[in-house]
Amino acid sequence: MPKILVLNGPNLNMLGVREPDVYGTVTLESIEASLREAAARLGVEIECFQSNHEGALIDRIHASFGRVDGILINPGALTHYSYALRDALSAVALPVVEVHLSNIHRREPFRHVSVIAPVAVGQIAGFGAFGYELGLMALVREIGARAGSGREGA
Ligand code: CA2
Repeated sequence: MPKILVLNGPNLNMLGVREPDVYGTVTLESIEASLREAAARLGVEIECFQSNHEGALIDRIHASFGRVDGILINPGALTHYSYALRDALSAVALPVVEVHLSNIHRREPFRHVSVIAPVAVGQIAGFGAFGYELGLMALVREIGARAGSGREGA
C-alpha cells in the first residue's frame, strides 16, 4: 500500500484555536482525522507530522527517504523563504503536493511567492481544510501515474 507523509509547518498546531476568520475553526487534529478517512478510501497509508521547527521538518523529510511514496505539505510561512526546506524536498526526489488553507495569492505580496512550488507537482490554495483532501487525491493520482509509467518501461 502506498505511504504518504503529511507535513505541517510552523503555527499550524494553532488551527481552530486562533484567527478563525483567516484559517477557519477546524483543528489540525480533525484535519488529520479526515485525511486518515480519505486515505483509507483511496487505499493509501498516511503518517502525519507537525513542527514549528524548520530543522525538525527537514529531518523528517530525510527520514522519509526510501520509506514513503510522496509528501503532502503545508509548509506554513516557511513556504515563502525556506530554501533549506525546498532543498530537502528536492533531495529526496519524491512527488510533493503543496497545500495552503488560504489563497496565498490574494493575500499580502510576500505570500504570493512560494519557494517550494518549483519542487512540487502542484499547489492547492484557498479551499480551507478541504484542500488537504484535494491534495491527497492529486498526490495519489501522481504516485499511481509514476508507478504506471515505470511498469511500461519494464
Ligand atoms: O494558508 C496557509 O495554509 C498558510 O500556509 C498558513 C501559514 C501562512 O504563513 C502561509 O502564508 C499560508 C500560517 C499558518 C498559521 O496558522 C495559524 C493558525 C491559527 C492561528 C494562527 C496561525
